[in-house]
Amino acid sequence: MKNILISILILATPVSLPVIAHGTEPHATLDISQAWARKTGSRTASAAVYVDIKNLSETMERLLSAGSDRASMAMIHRSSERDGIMRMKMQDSVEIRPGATASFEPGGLHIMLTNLDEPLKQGQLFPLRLTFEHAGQVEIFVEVTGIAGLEKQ
Ligand SMILES: [Cu+2]
Repeated sequence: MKNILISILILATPVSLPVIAHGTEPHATLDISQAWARKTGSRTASAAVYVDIKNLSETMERLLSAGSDRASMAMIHRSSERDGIMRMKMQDSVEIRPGATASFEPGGLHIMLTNLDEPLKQGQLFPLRLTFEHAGQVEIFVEVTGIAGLEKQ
């Protein structure tokens, strides 16, 4: 009886190992959270998307581009104020150092959607594709908020 029990345990061991390995999620090199955009008025054709992107990997990551089915174009912009005037400058890419978080937020980095198909309505969730140098293409969902924006948790 004892011998049978031992051989069952030995047989069971190799089966359980791959299950443990699958639980480690080897592809999670980014933590993307707090993706939001303000609702837009009926005459507004563009919108800014804000998001936090944390690089969980040990190598430099770069956001290269963005795209959405809701807009004909999505560009990476950075706002800055000079001489009391707000300007927006297109960015070729955004570098995210290992362990660092790139915060896209009002007054700074944002993803500019132009030629929206329809106004963004509060409470909607819409998909946005982000393309990274290492992680490749990642699809996220953007929450449409009221005019006040998202209260950070
Ligand atoms: Cu912009």
